Amino acid sequence: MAKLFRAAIMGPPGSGKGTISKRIAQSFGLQYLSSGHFLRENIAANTDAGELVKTYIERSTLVPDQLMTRLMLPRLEQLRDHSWLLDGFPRTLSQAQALNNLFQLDLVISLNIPYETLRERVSDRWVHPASGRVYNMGFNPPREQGKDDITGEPLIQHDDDKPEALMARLRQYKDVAKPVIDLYKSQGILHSFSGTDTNRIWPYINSLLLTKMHT
Ligand code: G5P
Repeated sequence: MAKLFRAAIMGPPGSGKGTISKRIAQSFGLQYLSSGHFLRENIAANTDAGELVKTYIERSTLVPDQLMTRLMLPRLEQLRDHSWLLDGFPRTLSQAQALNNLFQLDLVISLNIPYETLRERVSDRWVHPASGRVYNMGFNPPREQGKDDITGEPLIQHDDDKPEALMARLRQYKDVAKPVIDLYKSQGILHSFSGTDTNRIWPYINSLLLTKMHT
């Protein structure tokens, strides 16, 4: 069997994690697991976990570590025989340590995007809640305004994309991400990318993955 490859992508809200993850998953055939999407799926399906996480997502605060790892780690166990990419998990040092106990990551991508760029992107973002497909009215608009390209169902804006909520999410990101970034730096697997344009960052990430996955 080919060697499995396990990666994670980190970055503040609106930094393009989801957009870049989908390109990676498509180009390199990795299974893709977004923690935010996974949580929203649980909320939409009215699961017990969904009920528990709902209030945190609505208040734009982090879901407690214990609950988060209880949800994510069994899902990763199911993907044990696959190569995968995680988007949005681990978010805190405690989550990173819990993950480390089960799986050794090969690569972590960290996105550094200026605040003004994040604010503009997030305020223009629309999503199709059932699938998690994300649109941006300037960058990748839907074919028909306000409707999902595949199903034609209405697009919505998340409450946590409103400006006050975004500020809170950014502050929170800075505080909790630093020790996680330091951990992965010390393991020699962290690669950081800066810029205002996903299409310009993408070729660098693409060539990094080509190198890492084929050596
Ligand atoms: P999520 O879902 O992980 P966030 O806040 O980390 O949410 P978000 O907001 O989904 O991340 P992203 O994935 O980094 O952002 O960015 P994206 O969606 O790809 O791009 C943002 C927008 O910009 C899109 O409209 C896209 O089309 C556009 N865009 C991309 N590139 C460009 C570009 O170059 N130019 C332009 N103009 N536009 C572009 O987490 C949600 C909540 O779940 C909980 C927390 O409550 C969290 O708040 N949660 C966790 N809690 C605890 N622990 C965890 N591990 C948790 N994970 C989730």
